[in-house]
Amino acid sequence: MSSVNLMAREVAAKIVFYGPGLSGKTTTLRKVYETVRPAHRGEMMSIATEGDRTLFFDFLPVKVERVGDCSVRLALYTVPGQVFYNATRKLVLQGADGVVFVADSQEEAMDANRESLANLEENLFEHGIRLDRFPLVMQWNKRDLENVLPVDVLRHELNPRGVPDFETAASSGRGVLDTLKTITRLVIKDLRAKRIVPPPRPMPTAPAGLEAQLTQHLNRQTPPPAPPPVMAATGSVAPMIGPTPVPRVAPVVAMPPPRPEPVPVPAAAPPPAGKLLGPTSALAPGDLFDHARAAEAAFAGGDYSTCVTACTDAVRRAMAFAGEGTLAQQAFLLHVHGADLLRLMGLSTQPHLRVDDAAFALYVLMQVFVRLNAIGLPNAG
Ligand SMILES: Nc1nc2c(ncn2[C@@H]2O[C@H](COP(=O)(O)OP(=O)(O)OP(=O)(O)O)[C@@H](O)[C@H]2O)c(=O)[nH]1
Ligand SMILES: [Mg+2]
Repeated sequence: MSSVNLMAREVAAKIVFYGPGLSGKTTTLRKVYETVRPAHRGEMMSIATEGDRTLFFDFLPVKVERVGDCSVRLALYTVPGQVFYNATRKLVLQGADGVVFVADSQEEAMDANRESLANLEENLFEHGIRLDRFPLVMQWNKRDLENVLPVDVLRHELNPRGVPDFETAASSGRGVLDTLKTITRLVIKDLRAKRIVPPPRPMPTAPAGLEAQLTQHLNRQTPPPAPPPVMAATGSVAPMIGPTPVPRVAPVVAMPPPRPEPVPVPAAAPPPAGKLLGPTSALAPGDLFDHARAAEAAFAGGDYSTCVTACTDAVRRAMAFAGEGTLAQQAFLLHVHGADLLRLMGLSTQPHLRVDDAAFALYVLMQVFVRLNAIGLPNAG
């Protein structure tokens, strides 16, 4: 799903945290959320959860100002690790530019680790990608526990290719940012090798190294803010706003300022002031900000039909930025995945929609926004 705006030298890349159930993928993403400066990330969205378990995916947009002479937007996703959610894993993996494999270092988790790694290889292969040539970093998680295997054993069993690996304790955050920096670097290197990202321009003043530049924008010192909002719990979906409902502003990642006269949206009222906004509106171009907000408000309010309708409408409008033509032609031009689009259009004709249908609709809308952002549409002015 990588895309590049050559004029702005801006890269958008998708990184997926993969691994067996309970290995610490969601905890890792939460720690990234807590550690990265608010100005450089949007809100984290968890869709949907049951206790600790991810049922669909977690999503966190992060903006790294510069890597070399490119600015980088990262879309970080986790998959559900439980074996029976493979269809969802395949969907989330689609368009990934790199993977962090989060292994549980405990001895009793080795079978699950092996199984999950084989499953990753199989699912990538179905997308036409070979794992042994794909940007990959191994995260040996839960190193704070006592019954963990030595790293040499984990390497021997799970990392014969010798990709970069890190010992982490996601619950405390140890090693998490080093892992993220390394996968980001590998992804950019891979996109350069594929000539998707142009080679660096000679710089008149020598920039700091990649690590220094990433560190500059990923603030380790900031005390962790309140835990990120988690959308959804068993059965019902409602944003869990912390005990003190402190009003928070809209996330700032990838969101141009709204135009003075936004398109009116009749489908759903915008959320009341102080309600959290999600990553879809964070990614929306100004003209479609209100549409994205309406879709998120409907989702948060449990009105899944309205959410799907708002997403479908916003997707049609967003695709129209590609120019006149059929939806299929616009999708082709924007590199939007046709199967996702067909499924979304199919949903809008169904009478009873569930939380995962609405989540899927938001997911498709986010993908379209990411494409528009990378291409630089709609043109400013
Ligand atoms: N001790 C310790 N516990 C951890 C660590 N990372 C995660 N956990 C705990 O492990 C449990 C599962 O973590 P999650 O992050 O929800 O796991 P997950 O990989 O997202 O699981 P699925 O969503 O089911 O795939 C939680 O209770 C976490 O607090 C770690 O580094 N050390
Ligand atoms: Mg999870």
